[in-house]
Amino acid sequence: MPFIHIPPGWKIPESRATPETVYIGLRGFLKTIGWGVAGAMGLWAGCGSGKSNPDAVATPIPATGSTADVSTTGDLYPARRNPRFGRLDRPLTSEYSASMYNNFYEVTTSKDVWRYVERFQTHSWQIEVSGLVEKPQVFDIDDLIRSMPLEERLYRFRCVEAWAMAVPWTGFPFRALLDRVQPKSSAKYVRLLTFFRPEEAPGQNAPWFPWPYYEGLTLAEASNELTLLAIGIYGRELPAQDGALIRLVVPWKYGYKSIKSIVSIELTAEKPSTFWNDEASNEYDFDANVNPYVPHPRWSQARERMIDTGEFRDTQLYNGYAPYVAHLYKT
Ligand SMILES: Nc1nc2c(c(=O)[nH]1)N[C@H]1C(S)=C(S)[C@@H](COP(=O)(O)O)O[C@H]1N2
Ligand SMILES: [Mo]
Repeated sequence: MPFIHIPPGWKIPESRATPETVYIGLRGFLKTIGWGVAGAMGLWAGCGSGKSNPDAVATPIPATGSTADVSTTGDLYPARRNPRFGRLDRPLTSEYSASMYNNFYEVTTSKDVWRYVERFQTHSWQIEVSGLVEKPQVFDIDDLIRSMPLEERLYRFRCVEAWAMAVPWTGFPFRALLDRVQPKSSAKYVRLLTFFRPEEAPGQNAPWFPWPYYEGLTLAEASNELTLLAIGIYGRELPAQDGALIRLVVPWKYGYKSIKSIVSIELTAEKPSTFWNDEASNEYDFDANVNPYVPHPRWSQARERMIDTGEFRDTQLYNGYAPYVAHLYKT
């Protein structure tokens, strides 16, 4: 069968990127399967008012792809919530929605990533840190996690497609990892790479993408106190569709920066290229920050839609994190 180039879903406006066939929404789903079944499956979370309680972190969800077969870090949860990031201006997104509506092109270009992750292997995960550092190392992920200062933080998250969520991540500051490897003074950037295993991630068989996914930050961005390496969400290990075993979270930038399932981090002197910038350089800039006043070439960024409630909110400059990051971009 010939390959048909289907335009990547998240390069088109949200209204067209999420047809009902891809994501019928929680309410549609409940209508389809019925409330009784939903109750039996433990799907009540977030259904009642459509809002979730910020303090009710661990809520039941259906099996949506997992790392559970090899969980060796379950004892680390829940991690202590960092009080500096313990409140948001909006309710947390339901765990159900956050695990059913994802972008993970290695798996699929549609939002129902959770359906296609069963072959994704997350055991024996390693992460290599190399390049311009005094102590290049290959870390076994369990050892790394156990030696890092784990904490929980509530962050807003904003995709360039104009959908948004608010979630509790578990992880550690990127700069704690940098301290371990000691960047040389010549290091100016960080390049991050996702795994490449097409037999486990069906989307990686699409030859028109330059796999594996790669992203980059300036060293100043990577060292910012907000920048997290996340290993968990909603008080448990990351499900596959959210980027197990370890992913980046850069809450003041569009979601494409927050690269999932990282296997390699390299410190460089030159600005690294990035997956989406190489695909469409006028749309997904290396330096772009969440900004309501800079429209995407094909749609406005002035507002965002919460994925669980459908509520629209005004987009905030730097996604509301200006006090932490605005100084990085002073010219
Ligand atoms: N490796 C990899 N990382 C990725 C992506 C991807 O396709 N592959 N998508 C990015 C985009 S566009 C977004 S919005 C976020 C989505 O994270 P979530 O699915 O956990 O909400 O992951 C980012 N990280
Ligand atoms: Mo995104």
